[in-house]
Amino acid sequence: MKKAFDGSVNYYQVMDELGNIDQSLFPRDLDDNKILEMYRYMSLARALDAKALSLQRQGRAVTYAPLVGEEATQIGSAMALGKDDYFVPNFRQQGVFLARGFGMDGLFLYFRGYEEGNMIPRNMHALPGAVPVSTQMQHAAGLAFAQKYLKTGASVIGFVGDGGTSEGDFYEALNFAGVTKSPLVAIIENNQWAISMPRSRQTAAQTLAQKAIAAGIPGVQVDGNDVIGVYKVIKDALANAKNGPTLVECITYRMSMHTTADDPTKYRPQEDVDVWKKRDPIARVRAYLAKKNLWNDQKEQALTDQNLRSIDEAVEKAESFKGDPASIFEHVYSYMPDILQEELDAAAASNFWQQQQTQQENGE
Ligand SMILES: Cc1ncc(C[n+]2csc(CCOP(=O)(O)OP(=O)(O)O)c2C)c(N)n1
Ligand SMILES: [Mg+2]
Repeated sequence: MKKAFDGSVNYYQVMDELGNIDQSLFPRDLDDNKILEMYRYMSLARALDAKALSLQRQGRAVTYAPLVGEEATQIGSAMALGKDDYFVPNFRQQGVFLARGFGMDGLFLYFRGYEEGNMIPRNMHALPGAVPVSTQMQHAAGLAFAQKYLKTGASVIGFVGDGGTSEGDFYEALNFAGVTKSPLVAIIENNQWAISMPRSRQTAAQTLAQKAIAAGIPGVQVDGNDVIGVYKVIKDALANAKNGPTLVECITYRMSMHTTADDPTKYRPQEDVDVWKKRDPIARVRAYLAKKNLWNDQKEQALTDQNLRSIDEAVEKAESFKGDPASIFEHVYSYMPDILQEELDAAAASNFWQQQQTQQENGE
């Protein structure tokens, strides 16, 4: 008997809960200006999150999936991405969109249910949000293969949740990317919950990163509340993407509800949430910056004010948008299939359709 295979998964943390850095892992291309930029984006993402939640509660936005607690995973990944690389989201990556330069008014438009808010400018190299769990990983793998086939030199990051890693699409995407050695970095945003299903019941596997082993590709874990750790691990994976894919498991926590349609107090104890409060991804960056005299209460206040101003402006812009209800039939196909055309015609002929338009014109 001999050992046929031996696999392992490394875990990375560069910045701890108190803002201390492990210099041996600190990425060489990172400087304090970039860390300040990360901090600003994380802070903006959290403020945008709070605003979206409050708008939804006032009936000014539809269902919303909060990101609070997951800022380091999202901003660290976004900042590691090259300009020409692609980003494939699921439904919770508002922070990545922000840090990629997608306008906040567009995000609010999407939260209000307008298709126009889900139209990503081509040069942004991102796909629109995907709600069917894990289907986006197939798109990410295909997009990554296309980069290799067309020799563009670009790579792709694709986001999936801990729950999403139990779907067939996830395994198929990893397998395909592994066989074709496509430049894909598959990022698991492991926030410990899939609605009310805890990570412990999701799989008997000790880590989610080890799912890479079956696909013959490297899998690593990183403290997903450590923005510098996430940046480092994703940057390294992207640097290696020309040789093939990597699976990165970011270990973070969903501090809030799954979506505004969910009430987590029904299935998880507050004590669990309190443990993760101490690992807050924003507080530790602030501690680091304060220790270096790069941050103080005055700067924090100025940032808070500036965030609120820019968010209010974006909301105003999104709320003054006059959409064409017909747009719900567009943007899915490059052409209008007969079945959709029939539905569009039926909707246009109905009274309901006119009522919708009148209501919108009256700002109701
Ligand atoms: C194929 C499919 N099954 C079920 C759902 C309903 N659903 C939406 S989100 C979700 C849980 C996803 O959990 P996870 O992948 O961990 O991502 P998270 O929401 O935690 O970011 C489920 C079951 C769906 N959207 N698509
Ligand atoms: Mg989850």
